Amino acid sequence: MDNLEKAKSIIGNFRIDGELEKIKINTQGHINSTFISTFTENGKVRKYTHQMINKSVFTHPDEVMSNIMLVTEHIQNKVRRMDEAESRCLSVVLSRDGKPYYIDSDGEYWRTYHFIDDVDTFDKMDSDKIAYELGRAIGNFQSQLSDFDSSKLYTTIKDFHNMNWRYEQLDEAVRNNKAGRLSLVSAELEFLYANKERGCRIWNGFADGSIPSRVTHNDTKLNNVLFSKKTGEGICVIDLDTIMPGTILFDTGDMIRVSCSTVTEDEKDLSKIDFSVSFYKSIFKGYLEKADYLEDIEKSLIKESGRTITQIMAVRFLTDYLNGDVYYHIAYPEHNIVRARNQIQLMKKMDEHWDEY
Ligand code: ADP
Ligand code: GN1
Ligand code: MG
Repeated sequence: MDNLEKAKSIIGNFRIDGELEKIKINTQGHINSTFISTFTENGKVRKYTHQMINKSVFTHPDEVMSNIMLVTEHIQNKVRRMDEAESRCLSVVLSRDGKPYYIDSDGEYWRTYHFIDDVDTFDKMDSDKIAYELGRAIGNFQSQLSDFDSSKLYTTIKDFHNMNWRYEQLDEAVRNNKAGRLSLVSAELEFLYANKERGCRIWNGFADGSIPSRVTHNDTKLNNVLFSKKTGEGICVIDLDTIMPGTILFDTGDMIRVSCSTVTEDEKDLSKIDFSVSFYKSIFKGYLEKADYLEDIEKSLIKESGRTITQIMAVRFLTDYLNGDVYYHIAYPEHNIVRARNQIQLMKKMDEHWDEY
């Protein structure tokens, strides 16, 4: 049975009433398998998102869901208190037996969210207006969680943004050369090793306590934010699997990495890749309007964070390519090396524009 058939067969196990009209796959994410269903009940249409959690990435899906329940409830309470009529939040639909997930007969974990409708998602930045709204949405998300007790959160992926560890993984992939691809990537390895020390600075500052620890999202790429079709506002931050204590610089960095590039991370043609100073300025403006509690050290490293998170992604994509594509969903065999080269090119473009922003 393929995953779409599976999805059809499991959704009856969630607290959803009405008739299933249709179900389709969403292919935007690299990690989980996502399906969108439409139900009707007494003429009313309701949509849901169903996801099979990737168990090889998230080895404790119950802990992921515990984090998500706590965080979504915290945000829902805030939004209700502030009466932000326009805001809409992610909310989990429980299984029929009252759990935030359902385990199918193959031992796979599924979860369901209310689908947030009338929204746009973007894989590539669209305009300065969206860039500004993205900054506001991420800043707002972080400030909504600034009074959340981070000791309640499980660490869903240990060392997720630990650059030293990511380099150890790369060292190991080089040593093992599992997929026999080592000879194809010497230029990429040379660039990444030459940048290692600089790339480790933010993690080292976080680890030694000089950069404060806060609750962070850790995966703030553009398509993890939903924008209102009507107003263009960034109304909801989704994909909460990696909510953990971290530095806000992981979030600013990922936001800059994806949203200041003139292309998606899948673009093969390096000549099309550039860094948009204008999008950076718009994101930065929106972000600082909402994240008004930052310390000077955090503010001073926002620009560097974009370069650092681009670097960590180059290291991760290259590691996965050398390991034989075991982590990310890929569409063709060279996909991970295309992504790694794309990220390296973006770092070079950041350097070219460095004095302009
Ligand atoms: P992944 O971890 O695989 O990236 P996401 O949770 O980001 O999974 O979901 C993948 C895509 O599905 C998103 O980019 C978004 O387009 C859509 N999506 C997910 N949840 C919702 C939701 N509650 N409402 C609307 N769209 C959603
Ligand atoms: C993955 O889940 P998704 O597709 O939003 C990855 C991120 C990377 C991103 C690169 C758990 O995010 O860390 O930045 O791909 N998520 C995980 O596109 O590894
Ligand atoms: Mg996602």
